[in-house]
Amino acid sequence: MTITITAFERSPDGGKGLARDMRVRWALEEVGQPYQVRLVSFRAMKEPAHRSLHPFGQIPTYEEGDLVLFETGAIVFHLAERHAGLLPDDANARARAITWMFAAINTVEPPILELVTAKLIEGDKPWRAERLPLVEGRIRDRLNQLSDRLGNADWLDGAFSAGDLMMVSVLLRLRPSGILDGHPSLAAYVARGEARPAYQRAFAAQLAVCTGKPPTG
Ligand SMILES: N[C@@H](CCC(=O)N[C@@H](CS)C(=O)NCC(=O)O)C(=O)O
Repeated sequence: MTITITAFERSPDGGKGLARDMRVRWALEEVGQPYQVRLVSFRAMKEPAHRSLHPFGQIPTYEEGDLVLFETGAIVFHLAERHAGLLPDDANARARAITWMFAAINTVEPPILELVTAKLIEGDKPWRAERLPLVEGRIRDRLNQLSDRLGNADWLDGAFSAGDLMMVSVLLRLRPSGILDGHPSLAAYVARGEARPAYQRAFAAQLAVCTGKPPTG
């Protein structure tokens, strides 16, 4: 059955792979499922046709036959459940990998999104200078806790899983801020994620939307 996802017609990051369709593309590549992409403009995202797929008028969405999904956590989980490659077979290891998926989007991503809000959306507000160090402090606390847990391991719990895919994707959003550089083990963890062939294919595909040139290699 054909899988179709949506992505920005014009990504605000210009192809740096920070838009959330990237997580879904990466998951699809990890599990070896072909997919199509429907590009949507900011205006179209808020219109009824797209909002019938995504109640909040955002990307990405996921269509597979009669099934329509939104929320990257749910989409990646769906792919990981249906196809081999992103969740371990052992029931307890599987539950732990799913826990890391939730940790990524529920515990690590929120302070990172606060930074984006403080800088980009509320960047002209008078409280910016006071707020930024507080938000950055909360991110550093989380990163210290995460890097304590990761230790010298390659991945968060044994083999690479959907938990790592979500965590690396979330941490990547910090790259423009430079905060990740202060946490070398996490920077190396993110680099391991980016080095995966499936990530590379997904990155090239989303970049091609911005450059207008087909992916090479
Ligand atoms: N929690 C959602 C967030 C989706 C989201 O914020 N998408 C962004 C792109 S990365 C978007 O569509 N932004 C445009 C908007 O909200 O108007 C998910 O993980 O799928």
